[in-house]
Amino acid sequence: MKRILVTGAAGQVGSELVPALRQRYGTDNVLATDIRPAEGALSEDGPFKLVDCTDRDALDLAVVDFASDTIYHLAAILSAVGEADPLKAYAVNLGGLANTLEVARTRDCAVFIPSSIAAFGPSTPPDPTPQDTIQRPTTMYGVTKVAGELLADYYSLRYGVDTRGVRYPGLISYLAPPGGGTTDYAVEIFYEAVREGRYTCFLEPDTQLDMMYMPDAVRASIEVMEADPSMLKHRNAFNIAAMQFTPDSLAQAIRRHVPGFIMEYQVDPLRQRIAESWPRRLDDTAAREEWGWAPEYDLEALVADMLVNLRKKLAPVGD
Ligand code: NAD
Ligand code: AKB
Repeated sequence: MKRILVTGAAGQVGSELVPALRQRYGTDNVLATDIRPAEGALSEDGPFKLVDCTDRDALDLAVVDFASDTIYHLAAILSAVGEADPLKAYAVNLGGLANTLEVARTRDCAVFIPSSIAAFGPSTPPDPTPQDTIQRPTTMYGVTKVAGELLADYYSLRYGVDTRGVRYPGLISYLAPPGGGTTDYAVEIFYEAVREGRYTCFLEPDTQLDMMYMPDAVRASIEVMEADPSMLKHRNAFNIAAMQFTPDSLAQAIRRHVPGFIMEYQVDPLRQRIAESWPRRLDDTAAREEWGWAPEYDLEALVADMLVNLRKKLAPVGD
């Protein structure tokens, strides 16, 4: 049975990936870690430890104490927050990854490393974006993501570390809030649709981005780590895709469930510029061919499931 340590586990992805890993590999075999205390199930239902991934000794100790053979390295600073403090994003995203890879090398662990659509930039072909193409991102977050992809490849080639990863699109979920990215509007809109019946969007109505519902992202993260290594021509940074939409088409889909939903726009120039530099649609042929990737949720299924679950979550106590 695997022994898995998850960094950055209290965030949007970890809040759903950790329970899925615990269900699959056993609660006691998955140690959730983060720099901040976790709330609810993450720390109540299984082991949790405070670990700062920029502190290599602390990370090493946690891996040794838990006898981990696998690390899911989720700790990161996302795009919009990263532009507010680029050097912090550099230190956490690249420093934390370098520490994780060194610990994995010396303690013989496999590592899951998430990259992002942010690893691409304005000179990348946007629709579709090939698996292997130009990567000249213009955010610090993107710079750390493309460098992280290369570092993961390097540790695999140079030291034989079993590094694997996917490029997540913008992720949509109802359990934990997003951590300060450019795609956050696609989560906020659902909360405001349920609470207020209206939302003011910070991206322009026709800004198309690649997006995915969290259950698909969680499944992809587990499936790529379980894939037959002899089938993998790539190891890291697989494009994965499920759906593409714009703020306007998402609002229309929500309106089919929330009649009268009002969408207004107050564009944030920073996040608009970032969004315009990212792919409109990823070509995920390599993931489909090499490890059988296939999404389950399209836009209609996502919207229906988000609204059902958020209505339950936001219902007044006693309802
Ligand atoms: P998040 O911001 O929600 O969570 C990141 C977590 O990392 C937070 O809980 C934070 O406390 C923790 N953290 C920050 N600094 C740390 C440190 N020094 N040591 C340990 N933990 C630290 O992010 P997320 O959405 O859960 O993202 C997880 C991974 O997926 C990241 O690598 C991110 O780049 C990638 N990703 C996410 C999305 C998305 O839409 N959520 C899309 C593409 C890629
Ligand atoms: C962000 O918007 O920064 C993230 C991402 C796409 O990596 N959601």
